[in-house]
Amino acid sequence: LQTHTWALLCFIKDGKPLCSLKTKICSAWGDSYYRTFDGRDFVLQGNCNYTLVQTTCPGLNASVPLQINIARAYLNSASVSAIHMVQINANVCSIKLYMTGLSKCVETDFGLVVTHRSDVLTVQMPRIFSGNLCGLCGNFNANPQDDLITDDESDLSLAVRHWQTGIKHECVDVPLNTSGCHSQDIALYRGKDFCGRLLDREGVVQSCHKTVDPQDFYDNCVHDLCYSNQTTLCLVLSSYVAVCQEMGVKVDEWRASDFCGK
Ligand SMILES: [Ca+2]
Repeated sequence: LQTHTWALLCFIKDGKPLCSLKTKICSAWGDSYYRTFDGRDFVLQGNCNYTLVQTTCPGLNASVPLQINIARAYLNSASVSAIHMVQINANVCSIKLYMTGLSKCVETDFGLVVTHRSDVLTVQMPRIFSGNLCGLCGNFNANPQDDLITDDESDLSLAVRHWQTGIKHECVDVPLNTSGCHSQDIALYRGKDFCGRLLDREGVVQSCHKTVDPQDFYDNCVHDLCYSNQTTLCLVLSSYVAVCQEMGVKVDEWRASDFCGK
């Protein structure tokens, strides 16, 4: 993701749409990539559970009680892990549940929208929460530098551990196996028949390159193919296209009958 998404949230007031409250998105994609509301990138691996968003924060008066947690798990190999559960704790009067494409969506009456599919999670928060949040998604104050880092912590990979939850749950936050990919396999997976499809300037997803940098997805793709099976390529491409579509980019049909199943 190269840009932040600012969206308009609209209410119906006196029979007319009132669109004034801007929102911002925190996202997670692929097996390990995360971006805070303010645009700070970090990587999470392993099978631990974390708090993404919380309104009960040190030094802040919580306006709306809210906590969003994720549980990560190892998938088809001991090296690739991903979010397998999202938990939202909030006091709300009403929620909407619906599907958008392959994503399950939860929308609350105070403007929170959470979407989740196998490889992409987005949390969209209204601007009224600016500066009043904590958790892995950061504090939402427009400054990426102060996200996650506490006064006595300068290492981002250690700082994310502060947001681990479920102490009873034994977990590790590193890949279990990091030496399973041969150099000839890496060369193959970087090529145009595999992850190279993401970077191809004349390829199926080139229309999105200017909006969403494919490099992270490419790196992720090579890593994932090394440690899992080749259907992962379809998941990574699907993940990139989903983020592109979230950002409003129209992507041509990229699946074919003989590739990732049309
Ligand atoms: Ca911040």
